[in-house]
Amino acid sequence: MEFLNTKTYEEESIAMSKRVELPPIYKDIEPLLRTERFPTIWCPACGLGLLLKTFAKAIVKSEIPPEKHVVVSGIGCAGRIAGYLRIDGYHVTHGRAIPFATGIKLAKPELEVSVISGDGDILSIGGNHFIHAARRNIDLNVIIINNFIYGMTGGQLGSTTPKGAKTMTSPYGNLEEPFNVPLLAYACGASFVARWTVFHDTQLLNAILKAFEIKGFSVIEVLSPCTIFAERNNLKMLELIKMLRTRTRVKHDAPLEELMIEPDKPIILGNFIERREKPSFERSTLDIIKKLRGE
Ligand SMILES: Cc1ncc(C[n+]2csc(CCOP(=O)(O)OP(=O)(O)O)c2C)c(N)n1
Repeated sequence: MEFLNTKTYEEESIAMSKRVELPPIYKDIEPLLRTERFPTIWCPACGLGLLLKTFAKAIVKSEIPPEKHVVVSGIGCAGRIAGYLRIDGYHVTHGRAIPFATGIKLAKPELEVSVISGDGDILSIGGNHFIHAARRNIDLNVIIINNFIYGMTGGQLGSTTPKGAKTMTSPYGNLEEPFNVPLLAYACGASFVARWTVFHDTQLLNAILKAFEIKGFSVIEVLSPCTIFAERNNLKMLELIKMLRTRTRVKHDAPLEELMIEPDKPIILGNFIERREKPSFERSTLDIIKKLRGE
């Protein structure tokens, strides 16, 4: 008789994966997913699975071979994305995905380097790296999964928590102003700035393809529901999901200062800054190297 589960994590996931068979509609992206690691660590109704699917679809559609794609994630629930994609991926320290990706892009500019991580990871602990990478306009595709809180650690408020929202660490409501992410990205120098939700899969897919195409710092803020956030705000999960579907309005030409996410106001989505022409950091670096070498 077996009383203890003596399987290692790896054995356990391989055993579990035998039971996971993807439906036929996912056949095109199946080679890009590490299904042997399924089921994922994400909670039921988490938006991250949708993002994983859309990003994998974007790789297929990009016509850039998978071996040229690299994904870098930091710490958090969103940070696990890199581990589920069958492309070169790095799961790095908290807040440091952008500097890590910067190193990859400078060493191998021919690679398509994407950073996918949480709002806390990229904008709070990693905020300084974010603003300076945008200022340099290095060619990275930065996908910020904004679930409005620190998810993995249990729902604390962060720099994107809407004002007044109740969280584990703001039981009387958040007193702080959150970041207006598209405005911040633009002010720091980003070349492409968009905001979608995980439910807008076609628009999100097109925005990711655009980010691949643009040679500069691309930022896509992706709004995604978190069960913990819903619970702390006394929202039912389905209500939150409905809110991200029904409270949103698409307005590509919205003035950036009107994009703050506020209670009881519609959430504006769109590709706000389509293409800002300026030299990318790795291009300028390569030009100097060539000049110094007399090429
Ligand atoms: C240096 C450091 N500080 C704090 C932590 C604890 N920590 C782990 S995940 C996390 C929050 C991540 O939040 P976010 O980036 O929003 O991702 P989510 O889990 O919501 O997807 C924190 C603070 C850590 N791992 N390392």
